[in-house]
Amino acid sequence: MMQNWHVVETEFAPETLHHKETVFTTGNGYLGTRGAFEEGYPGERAVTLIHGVFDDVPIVHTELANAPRWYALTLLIDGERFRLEQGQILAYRRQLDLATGVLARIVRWRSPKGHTVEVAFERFASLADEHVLAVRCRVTSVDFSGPVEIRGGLPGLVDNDGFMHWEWRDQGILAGDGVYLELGTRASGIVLGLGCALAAQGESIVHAVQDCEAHPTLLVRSQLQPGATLVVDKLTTLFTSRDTGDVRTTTVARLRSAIAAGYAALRAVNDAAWSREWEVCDIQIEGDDAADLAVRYSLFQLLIAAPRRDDRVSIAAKSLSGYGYRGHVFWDTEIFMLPFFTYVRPELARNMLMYRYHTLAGARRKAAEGGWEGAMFSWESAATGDETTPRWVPAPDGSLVRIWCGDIELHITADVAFAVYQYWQITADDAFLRDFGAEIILDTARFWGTRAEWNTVSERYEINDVIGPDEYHDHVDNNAFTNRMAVWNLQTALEILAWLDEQAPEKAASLRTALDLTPERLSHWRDVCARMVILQNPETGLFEQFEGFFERRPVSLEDFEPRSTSMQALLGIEETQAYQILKQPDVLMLLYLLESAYDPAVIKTNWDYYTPRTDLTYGSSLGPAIQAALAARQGDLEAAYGHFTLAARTDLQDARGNTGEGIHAATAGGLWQAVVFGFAGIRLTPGGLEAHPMLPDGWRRLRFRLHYRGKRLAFDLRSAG
Ligand code: IFM
Repeated sequence: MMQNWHVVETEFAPETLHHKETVFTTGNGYLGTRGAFEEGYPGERAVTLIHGVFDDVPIVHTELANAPRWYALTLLIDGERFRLEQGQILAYRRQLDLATGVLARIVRWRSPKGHTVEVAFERFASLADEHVLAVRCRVTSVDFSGPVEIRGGLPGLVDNDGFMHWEWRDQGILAGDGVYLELGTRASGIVLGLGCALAAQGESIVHAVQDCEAHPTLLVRSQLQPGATLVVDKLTTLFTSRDTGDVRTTTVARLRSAIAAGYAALRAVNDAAWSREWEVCDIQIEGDDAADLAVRYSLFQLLIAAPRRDDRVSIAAKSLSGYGYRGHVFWDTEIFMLPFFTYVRPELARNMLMYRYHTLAGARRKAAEGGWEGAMFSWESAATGDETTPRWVPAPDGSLVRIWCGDIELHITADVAFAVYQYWQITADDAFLRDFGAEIILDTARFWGTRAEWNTVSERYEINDVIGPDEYHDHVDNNAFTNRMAVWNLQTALEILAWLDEQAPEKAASLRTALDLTPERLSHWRDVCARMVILQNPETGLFEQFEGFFERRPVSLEDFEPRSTSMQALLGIEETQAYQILKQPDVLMLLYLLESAYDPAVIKTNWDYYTPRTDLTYGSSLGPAIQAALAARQGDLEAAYGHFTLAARTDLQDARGNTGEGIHAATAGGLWQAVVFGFAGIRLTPGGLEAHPMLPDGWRRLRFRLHYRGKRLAFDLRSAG
């Protein structure tokens, strides 16, 4: 057995139900399904989310609509329902095989009547054909003779924590061996079709169908003797009106071909697809099993969330693994997750950048609503790119808290442009830059050009009333990250326009006209770059995070230890603003992104100042992996490994206590960066990529692959010790 390819649970603990549902999420880049049980469990969060299937909802604007439990199976053992909260669990093991994306469980269970059975499930959402989903169930009698019934259907009454998105549209029995169900979202009008069939092997099999309303169901009945096994395969196919103009015909046709192939063949092509994926994407860390597994697990979660055939969707902050943030896309994607895809699976990175291109219209509306020109990307984005950040959210005490990020957390606009540019640098995909990327970079620059405010007294440009990456402080002026990234965006736009003039003059001309890139505007951009307020002490190199940050009260975070909650939860939202406490790296994030523009001494000065002020354990989960990368690049291996470990524990150990809401996908991407940019020290130089490795103690060998400008590179780094 390959090392560190399995996430295993050996005991069923109801108190970790939601955490484990998230951890055992499976998927295929089209949909994600939490690891809820086939037979159901009280209080479960049985969630399947399909990319792009948004529907309206109060307060949070829009959310991904939970889809039916395609893996649902009901087992009746001599008339008693198999369920973990009843009877006795004699043995239990659940495991996610990262190599194939197959989630398996084996339970030895004694029913309340005293019948003992061994029940084994395995399921997967095929990576080879994203519309095919499969479950295999084996029931073996240990000590009883009698009837066993397995019911598998399409449970159409499904909600999002009580909110119903779906209306029933149609259902039916398919000639001979299947059932069909069709639902539609109430407001967005997306049609979802599901087809399902059961196939069985064993003694004296009887098939039956129940056409229950909104829950068409197939049944298999058999008689078991001690030692005998009934095997039932449930195959489901699923399409939406986002995929095809004829949902029913396409779904049924795909079901027919899945039935013809059968479970074993479907499994084989799925496994082969995963094997091709890992051939390119895997990272191997020898000498540190926990790190090896945590990194591979993170890559698995990113790979099952990444849209493969759809460039109008992108990965949400909690991927497709839970209700957290409702399927909305943040800067988490471009800054934390995309580097992995850009360097390893550039085709997928391109899809996600195209999502930003397709949502430029929403970004333009947002800019115009604020009175600015150009494209201003939404802090939280969904189907159209319009702002979907809730304005209010309930606090634990029931009061309402105003969320300002959708109004004033502006830096995402430059972050998207940054990811476009990084993708181009690494892939040399000139066609993408010419046809799509340039427009993103130029139109975001247009936004910054109008958003920058001229201060007639200081004779400097300012960007006031914002939130930087550190969300513990809002309504701040001249946040260093925002101002400096805005300048980067403007400078890069000028560079890209010059490149277009040279490489694609017709495109340059059409964009000049479409975006009104007059000589006056370009000269204004140059002026903004030259005279933007950047709060940095010229002697020490220390940045001030925003105007007046140094006047906020200093505090030692150590004085609050031990604690199990964030500093904001301890002090209160308003009180926290009075202190020099950061939710996540802000100045350090800037130095990480624009590292080549700064001297190592400047990075060290800022590291020493800001790290002790950052609430790394319970602030934002986005911080630790990036701090790990930055520390490793400075040669501080102890700090790097400490931060890396903190990040690696986030989901597998539920270190923050909120994994039940979904995977921290940015942390997953950050871990890849910590290993590749941090410990391997990958640098982009004029001569290409170079590794400057510094491996943590115990890491004997580190292997991974990258793409660089059409070449595939394999890195094999060994410790000298
Ligand atoms: O994008 C992040 C933000 O930086 C911190 N709060 C959570 C968001 C979603 O992960």
